[in-house]
Amino acid sequence: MAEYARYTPSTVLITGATGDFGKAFAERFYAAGCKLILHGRSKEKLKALCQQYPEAYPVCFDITDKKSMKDALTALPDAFKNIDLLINNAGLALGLEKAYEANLEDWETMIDVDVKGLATMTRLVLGGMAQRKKGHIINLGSTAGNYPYAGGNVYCGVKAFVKQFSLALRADLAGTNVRVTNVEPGQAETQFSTVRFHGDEARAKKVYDGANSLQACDVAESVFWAATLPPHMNINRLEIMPTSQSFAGLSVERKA
Ligand code: 8X3
Repeated sequence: MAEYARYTPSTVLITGATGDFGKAFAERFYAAGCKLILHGRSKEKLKALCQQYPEAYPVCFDITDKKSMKDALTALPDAFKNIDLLINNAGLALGLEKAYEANLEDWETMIDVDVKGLATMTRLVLGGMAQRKKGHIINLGSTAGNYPYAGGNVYCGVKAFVKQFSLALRADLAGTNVRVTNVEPGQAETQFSTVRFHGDEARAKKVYDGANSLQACDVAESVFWAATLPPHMNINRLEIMPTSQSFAGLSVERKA
């Protein structure tokens, strides 16, 4: 069989690079020889991560702070300016309460980070990509954007936004060669649940106990696959579950 011609992105910006998915993405793309721009909110975590990747360019800001985001992107050195792949990975779930009991601040944070942060970052990077007629945006969606579940409320909503936003971007980007992919992982064993349960490690552990969940490296391999296909191929959506996860069916309320 003839060797398949793969594509290697040159400069890759990973948001939320200090999280479990982000670290796995950094490792995967660094191994392929890509130049990395690593974003994080915590200076200490970002510094620790960059010790592993001394050639990487760190950018430290809160993803909800539009001005800091703009300033950081404007200040990118020439060698890192032409972002070829943006992985919009920064995002979170907060809470699993019923909508009528949920914490409004949790809802607002999810909307600020997962919707507004992702949309702003995309807008700031997209102009250059469209102009150069080259680039790829990979958004981290979720199965939560496809299948609603009890307690998912706003998290399901923001991930549905990410999916539809990704698809709509493709429509706008017709003729630019810029690719857009929504990667939609299901259950993945990371700090995701610890964050969702506001630091309750014991509760988070129960989510993954006995399940053969996806690991961050599994998602990294999938993202890497989509990013390294030849430029004429666009994976629109990539939904991934562990084999141990499947569908529960619709619930029916019955009279006693
Ligand atoms: C993570 C998947 O099922 O916990 O985005 O919402 S789930």
